Amino acid sequence: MPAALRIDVVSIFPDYLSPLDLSLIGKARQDGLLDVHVHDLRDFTHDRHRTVDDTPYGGGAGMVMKPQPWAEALEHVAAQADPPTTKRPRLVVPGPGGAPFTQALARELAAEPWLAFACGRYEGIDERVYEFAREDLGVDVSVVSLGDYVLNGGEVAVLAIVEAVARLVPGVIGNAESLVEESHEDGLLEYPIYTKPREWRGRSVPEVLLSGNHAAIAQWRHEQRLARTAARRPDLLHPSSVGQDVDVATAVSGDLPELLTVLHAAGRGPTLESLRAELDTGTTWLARRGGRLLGAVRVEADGETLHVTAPALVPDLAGDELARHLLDVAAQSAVSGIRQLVLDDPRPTDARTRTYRRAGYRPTSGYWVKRLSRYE
Ligand code: JAH
Repeated sequence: MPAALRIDVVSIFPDYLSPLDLSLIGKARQDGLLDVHVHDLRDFTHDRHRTVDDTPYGGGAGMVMKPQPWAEALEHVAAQADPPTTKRPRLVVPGPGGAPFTQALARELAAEPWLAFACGRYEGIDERVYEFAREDLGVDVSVVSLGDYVLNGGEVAVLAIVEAVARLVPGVIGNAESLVEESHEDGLLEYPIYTKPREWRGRSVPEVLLSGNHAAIAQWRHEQRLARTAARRPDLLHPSSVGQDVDVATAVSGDLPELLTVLHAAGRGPTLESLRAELDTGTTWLARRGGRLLGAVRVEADGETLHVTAPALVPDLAGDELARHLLDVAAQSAVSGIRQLVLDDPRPTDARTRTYRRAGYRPTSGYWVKRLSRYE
């Protein structure tokens, strides 16, 4: 039986990839789940000095990797299809100028049958190699970045990417561990964790974790996740871009005919009269771009609870970002004294479910509830 995933890595430092013989990945290779091949780029040079770099056209610092050894190395890899078929690897090139490497991309790569990694060095690889790979070899090329910093080459990034991808290949790790990544999926960082002993070097485990009160523990953990995320990754709490050009303002009576149209397009069926009545009891927030009404959300306070409607969006923009933005606007409109937001959407789509979770709502007795903490 062929391995679930074939991985080819091309580098001028093949020894740098020796950790792939170890631990989990080494075991998965022994178990026949992964088929890993590391190639030395210099084996595809033809001069005495095995030259892989040259000076940049147009000037500038450093050296550029020559196209010829790369083309021959990639041709060699692509020719390894076994049995010889039209099957092609997907080429992944780590570089600080790439698209962010995320868990979503790791999942996508884990579903491929064959990945090839090109480890650049120096200032990078001659741009024509990417064109050649796409156009002449017919491979899909993804330049990916692990973060906004510069390494000396792609090798360490490949180790990280291969580890993130390999653990998602069925059979590589047990099920208990694979659930761990699910929790990072709702867009919050993990809560702090503790084990025995209960008292260690004068430090005790938070009392609530010893209480046996599962609801209290769940609430504490959720608050810890929000606090951590606010402190370490505020970008996750307030996702940047719905586009700077989206304006959010409260609705006035002149907005109602247009709002009625959008609500009907979004599958809601209020009347103009009911909308007019709602103007006096709560706040309706409207999102517009270039004057065009894109969506709306309504909030209404009731004691310590702020009732929030499911965001209504024009059909062509019914994506996560705008819905999330409107939910954030709703949350920020909660004045002091409000302790929870309650959203009524009994049968949300999967996409909406993810949006609500990302916005901090949890399903609670038929409603979506977001408890406010002092961190928001
Ligand atoms: C540096 C080729 N995002 C992490 C990362 C990945 C690769 C490189 N740097 C940073 C890199 C020089 C040459 C790749």
